[in-house]
Amino acid sequence: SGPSVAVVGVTGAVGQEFLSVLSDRDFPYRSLKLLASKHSAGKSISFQDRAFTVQELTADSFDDVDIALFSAGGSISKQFGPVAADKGAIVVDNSSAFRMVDGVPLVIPEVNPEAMAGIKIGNKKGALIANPNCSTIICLMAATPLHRHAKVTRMVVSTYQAASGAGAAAMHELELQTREVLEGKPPTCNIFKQQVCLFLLHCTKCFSSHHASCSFPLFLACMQYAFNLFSHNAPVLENGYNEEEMKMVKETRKIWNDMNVKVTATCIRVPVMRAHAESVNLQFEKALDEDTAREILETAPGVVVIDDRTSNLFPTPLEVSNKDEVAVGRIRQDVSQEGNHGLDMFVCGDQVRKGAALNAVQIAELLL
Ligand code: 11C
Repeated sequence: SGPSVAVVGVTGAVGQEFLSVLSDRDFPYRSLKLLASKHSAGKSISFQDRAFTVQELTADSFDDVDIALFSAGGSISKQFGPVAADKGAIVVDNSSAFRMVDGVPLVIPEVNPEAMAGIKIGNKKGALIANPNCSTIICLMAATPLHRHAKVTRMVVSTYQAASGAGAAAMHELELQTREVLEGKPPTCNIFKQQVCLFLLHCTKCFSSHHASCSFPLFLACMQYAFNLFSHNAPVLENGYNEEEMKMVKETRKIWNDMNVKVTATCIRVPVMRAHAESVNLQFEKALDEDTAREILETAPGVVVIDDRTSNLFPTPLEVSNKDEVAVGRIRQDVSQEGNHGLDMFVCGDQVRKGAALNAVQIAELLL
């Protein structure tokens, strides 16, 4: 018994994690359909001691599907999400395709479950529900309990994001490059490349690939990932922020239903495999001292506090990898703000799990 479930993008890093989380949480289902591109169709996947054959995703995939967990990229979601919803499925979409669409709930179950009120399995009409960006989820898991207590007026975030956010191929490339660099070989670069102007090679005064007077062609240069870090690979926008940073700004406002909260972010990719770390600075309307903040976070659902100043023991990406909880530490009063109106903290969370698959499955659980 239970709903009929489809997993879209099952061969990807998040798709595979959907299966682990469904199994770990004993998610009830009466049938399970594993969907992917034509390229992966026919593959056999073993799940809960049964062999499932991956089926090609088509417009006909969603007949008799109650819940469809999507993680196959934004364009697939745009193409097939509405098709699935029209056929009566409740789509929980991990891409950014529908996050900012009015009427599509953007949900972190511990934060704003009320946003999906009224959406039910068995209604003839399906629905779209969006899973927020992983950096937003991990940040708001820790910031929201404090926001509820003292109201955040401004948040400044700096991220240290893992390879998994760029998919299974990026994780593979990090591993491969690390080995290659240690062996003195040139690193293989298939995922992270940067447009560089040929002029840069000839003129040391030209630091910009978009030098105004430059007529030299651009070429794609390798962005070494192993033993390095770089600005997040999302496209850079007119305002100088990259898309990942603006997602944190816009999604926070929607999730908190507060269009006035001020958010700024700097997102960086670091050579870590699967958990994001974030430095979060908060400014509050009401005073909030660090001891009260620590107590609030100690009882917050889905959060663990690791904050041992004596041993210099704080959250690390490795510590939270493959775990459900988001870890928070370095909780301290911001000395630059008057009257206990500011706090700093450091947050780590598994990008594939709470940042994606777990959050989506928790949304599905709210539908049961
Ligand atoms: C990253 N957050 O870590 C990204 C990946 O909007 O869902 C996912 C982008 C998104 O690179």
